[in-house]
Amino acid sequence: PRVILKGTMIKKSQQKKRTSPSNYKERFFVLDTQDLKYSERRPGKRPMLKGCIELSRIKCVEIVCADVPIPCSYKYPFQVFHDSHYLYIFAPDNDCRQRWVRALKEETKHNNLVAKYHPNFWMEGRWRCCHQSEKLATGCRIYNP
Ligand code: 4IP
Ligand code: ZN
Repeated sequence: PRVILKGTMIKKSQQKKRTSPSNYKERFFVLDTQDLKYSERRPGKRPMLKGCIELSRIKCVEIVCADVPIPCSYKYPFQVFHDSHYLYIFAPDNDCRQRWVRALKEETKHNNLVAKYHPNFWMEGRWRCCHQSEKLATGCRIYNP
């Protein structure tokens, strides 16, 4: 597979289990024509793969319009909704975020996408945009792939 983009960003834990912690990790992301992968970079060792999302499983990629302080050092969030999980990724600047969102949208435009998405974060048991308390509730804004 051809590599499309790579770079260091911060991700929030996807909280796949009810007991998962909420934390932020710096990861090295690689987007190729098949997957979005992220790894931990370790000095003197080879990077350790931490996650791999098949592009075909992605249903929405969009900027997050945050109305709360961002608790990590990279302040430009975007979301990747796949399977039944939301991956929040934080880019270091707006240009970088735009590049990733544009490239991911391009690579997923023929997928089975959502009609509507949530423009804000899922936080403390509800959507900050529409106040729904179900994480997988239908979105509240039209998605433009
Ligand atoms: C982990 O916390 C890391 O944040 C994982 O991220 C994350 O997996 C886990 O979330 C979370 O429990 P600890 O390191 O404190 O154990 P990474 O894989 O980048 O290290 P995700 O799914 O976000 O990759 P859960 O919900 O998958 O357990
Ligand atoms: Zn919403």
